[in-house]
Amino acid sequence: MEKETIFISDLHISLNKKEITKKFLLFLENQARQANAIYILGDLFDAWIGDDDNTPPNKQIKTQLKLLTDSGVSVFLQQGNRDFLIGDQFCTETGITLLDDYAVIKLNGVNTLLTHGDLLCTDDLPYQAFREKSRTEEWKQNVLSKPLLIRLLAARWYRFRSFFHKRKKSQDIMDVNQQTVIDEMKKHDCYRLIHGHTHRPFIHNLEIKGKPALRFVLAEWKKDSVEILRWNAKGYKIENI
Ligand SMILES: [Mn+2]
Repeated sequence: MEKETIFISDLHISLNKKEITKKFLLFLENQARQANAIYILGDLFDAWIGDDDNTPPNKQIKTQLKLLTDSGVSVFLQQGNRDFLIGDQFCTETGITLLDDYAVIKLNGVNTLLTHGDLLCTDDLPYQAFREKSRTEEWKQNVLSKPLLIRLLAARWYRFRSFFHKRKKSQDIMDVNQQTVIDEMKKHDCYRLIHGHTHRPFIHNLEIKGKPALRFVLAEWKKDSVEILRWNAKGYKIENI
């Protein structure tokens, strides 16, 4: 069979988005099984408050991911800004491999840079400051040491607040900074970048060191539209499933 790699991101799975959960479980049982590797580029979950949270639909997702990896499909995951607390226990339970915030893979022999995308949004200074603080061991341990119920309530409150917070921000600072994109691609010596996060699916042409380059922005999953990026020896295809 032909070798295939699939890229997805920004599913934002949560208890109240049952259709997305259903679509993801179907994806794991169907398209994912035909692939060699699946890359989930962050925000698989709308909120992840610790690997000990087995409230629905987490347990079911973990079980299906484990069945997939047990069947021989490699699954790689980058943390997003919503699920950066995914840790070692989740990886053990699912058989997935966690990748760094920036990861370079060979795709059809071409160096390809993968990232969730929030690190590229450098115009959003308050967010970047929060990001830096929340990635320290001290911050994470402080959160993870709270009882699960407290974390569940806090996550609910945080989501409620961020809904209003986001509406006030201009559309521009929520997008990537073009110079940051170029700098990171240069730094990692890549002419192809795949990321999610911004929910602005598109394939951008750009120039890195005088050579043509591509930036693929993955789509968020919606209940009426799910796009996956499939890659095989012939090239790529964006498919609505
Ligand atoms: Mn995101």
